[in-house]
Amino acid sequence: MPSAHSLSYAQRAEKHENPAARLLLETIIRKESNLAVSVDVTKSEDFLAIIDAVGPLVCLIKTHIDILEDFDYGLIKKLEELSQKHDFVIFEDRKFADIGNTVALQYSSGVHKIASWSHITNAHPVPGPSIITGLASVGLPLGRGLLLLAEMSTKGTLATGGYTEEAVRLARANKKFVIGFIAQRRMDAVGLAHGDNEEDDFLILTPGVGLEVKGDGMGQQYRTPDEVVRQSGCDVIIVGRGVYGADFKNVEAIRARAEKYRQEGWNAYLKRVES
Ligand code: S5P
Repeated sequence: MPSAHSLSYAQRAEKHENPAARLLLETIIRKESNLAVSVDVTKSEDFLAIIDAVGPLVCLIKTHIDILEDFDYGLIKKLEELSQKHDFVIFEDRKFADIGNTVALQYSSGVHKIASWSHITNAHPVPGPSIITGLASVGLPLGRGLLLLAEMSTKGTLATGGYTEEAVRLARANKKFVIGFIAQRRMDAVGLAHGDNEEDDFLILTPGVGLEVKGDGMGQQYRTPDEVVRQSGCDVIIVGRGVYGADFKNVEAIRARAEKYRQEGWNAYLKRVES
């Protein structure tokens, strides 16, 4: 049985039952893009302008909705309209990390009501299985998907070794809702014990991607799309400042950079599945 590493996105889409996982894989195929852009700006106007500029080129837009200084719920309707117009998946990078009851409330309620609009969200596995139970109680009935942070891109991260293995075990035990990981490499073989299903196919979404620089002076570490997708077998490259960073008012330049990352990410994938 070939590993997910060598299968095409199309072959893998057929095997996923979670609607958010299928939507992401099908969007990647339709748009020939494994690029996700992370739009970490503080003004709604800039946020929407960047998304409108890169929307045609991405499979997914990643948000930190709590960064927006002028947030009001009307923004969500505009985000959803852009998602329809440009055909991309929405991932609120909320990094939940609390007890089940609290995360269920944070996910469903408050000013942001994340579960009602974000196809995918993520959580730190640090509290153990109860965080998945809490989030799944809200997200599963809505057809949402969860990513666990099995590794991080930052220098000195504590998410390594046994912690990463436990994250993968948690995912294997909760496959209806946990669709994959934020990680730096494929996780299929991590912590595999006798009796585990070796055909598990988790999506790997990978931040810490940049072509120009190796870091940001605040612990972030960058690798190239080729290192991430071809060499490490990851599925989606997440790029933030590499796309919008230099001048986030210049939408033409932003679009051109997004197209460069799209091409690099897609070519790395083609090389991976051809090899
Ligand atoms: O390990 C991680 C996990 C995440 S989700 N490292 C990360 O950088 N991220 C997020 O990816 C981070 O919160 C930010 O939104 C994005 C990377 O942004 P960039 O500007 O450094 O590309």
